[in-house]
Amino acid sequence: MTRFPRPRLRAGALLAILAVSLAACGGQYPNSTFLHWSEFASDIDFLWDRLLLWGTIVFVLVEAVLIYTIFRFRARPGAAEPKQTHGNTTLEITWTVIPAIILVFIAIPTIRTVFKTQAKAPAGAIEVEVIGHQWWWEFRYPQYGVVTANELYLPAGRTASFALKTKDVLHSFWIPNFGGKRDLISNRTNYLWFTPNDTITAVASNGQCAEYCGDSHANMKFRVYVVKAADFESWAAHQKGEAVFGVAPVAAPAPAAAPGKAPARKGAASGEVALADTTPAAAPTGYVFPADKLPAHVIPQTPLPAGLALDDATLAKGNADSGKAIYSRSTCIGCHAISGNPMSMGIIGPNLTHLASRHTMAAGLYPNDAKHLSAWIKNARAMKPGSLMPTLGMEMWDPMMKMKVTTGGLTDAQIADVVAYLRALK
Ligand code: HEC
Ligand SMILES: [Cu+2]
Repeated sequence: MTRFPRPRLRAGALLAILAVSLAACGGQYPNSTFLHWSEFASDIDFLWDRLLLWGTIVFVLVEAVLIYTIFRFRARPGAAEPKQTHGNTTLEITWTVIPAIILVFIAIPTIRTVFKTQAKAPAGAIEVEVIGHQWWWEFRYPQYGVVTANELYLPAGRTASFALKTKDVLHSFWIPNFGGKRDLISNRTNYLWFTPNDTITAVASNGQCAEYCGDSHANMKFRVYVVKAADFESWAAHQKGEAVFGVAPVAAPAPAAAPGKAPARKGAASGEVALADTTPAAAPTGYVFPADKLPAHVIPQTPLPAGLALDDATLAKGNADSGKAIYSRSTCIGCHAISGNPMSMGIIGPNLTHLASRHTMAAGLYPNDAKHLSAWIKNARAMKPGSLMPTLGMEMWDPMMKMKVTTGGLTDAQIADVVAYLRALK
């Protein structure tokens, strides 16, 4: 006790640090890769456990022999010089063969897993084409005729087979909760598949681009909703359809027509009534992951740059029909597609057909609501560095063009209208 106070203190401090860091492992890590939510994640975790087990056994044995040797053969005052040994064939063969055997035990399950995860996806898988763009994700479901962006829906219990491609530079597709991280490589298709556990009823997870791809690489996120098969089918059936003004009709339902009179078409010239006329009374909007069930870690926390969003009064005046007209004669249509709006067939930006059914926008960076949409249309580049969507608000400073938007920019009132239109695309 009195002979080595310092080393003991040090050992005590080390133990305390170890204890604290182990205690930290008990916390909540919602983006963990250790959740076993798919067979892929379980297989990889099994390998990790194996390695950890073998590594720990080797570590304990080697350290035990080392510590024993240090103490047993330490120099003592007056002790004779120990026996000198040069080479010991038995010993050398032993310490070569034992690690070789351990490596075989590691290699067999590793290679088996590599082959399993590289094989073709099992039959009956749902196919998803993942296309990386700087800096957002496009998801296509060829079997369902659905094209969407940044929010991936998958049915629980059914293998999802991803075909990974990129429109520009290298990206990497990664959903930590479900395992599997694979690169998107130019001029080539990579494949990845996993099966979300069939015990899942509804979970929301984060996805992230995991290969540095430029200014907004860190802002290239996405959401993953794994839901019951029936909910997925409902979502897909709706997403496949054209854009409908899915919100409740703006105008009150027409009063029952008096006998012998044509139904009243009160104010047929006003935008609002025209909107109501094109609205099926109760447009089925399909399944959407319930907003009130979203866990905190999938809700974007990015601060909205000051001075961009429109105030509530201006937003409230937005008219969806005028917004549709403004949208359809603006540059938007060159980059965005809205199925059901034949003017809008662009493929440079995300498909906006059912934009309002998504919880996030700009690749998981912001919540998808009127405030954020208005700020985004005004100055996307101030909200997401390097964004390929230009700054469009009148008098706004475009940080990439290094100039103010003058001609052709949208006024606040016009933006409010466009936002009303986009918010109606359920
Ligand atoms: C030069 C092409 C281009 C033009 C013009 C353009 N956009 Fe975009 N837009 C993009 C790109 C690219 C993105 C994706 C940006 C990102 O997330 O990094 C985008 C994203 C969006 C988003 C977010 C979608 C989502 O799911 O995250 C909305 C909404 C949007 N644009 C609306 C508009 C509107 C409205 C107009 C016209 C007033 C317009 N855009 C004009 C290219 C364009
Ligand atoms: Cu990327």
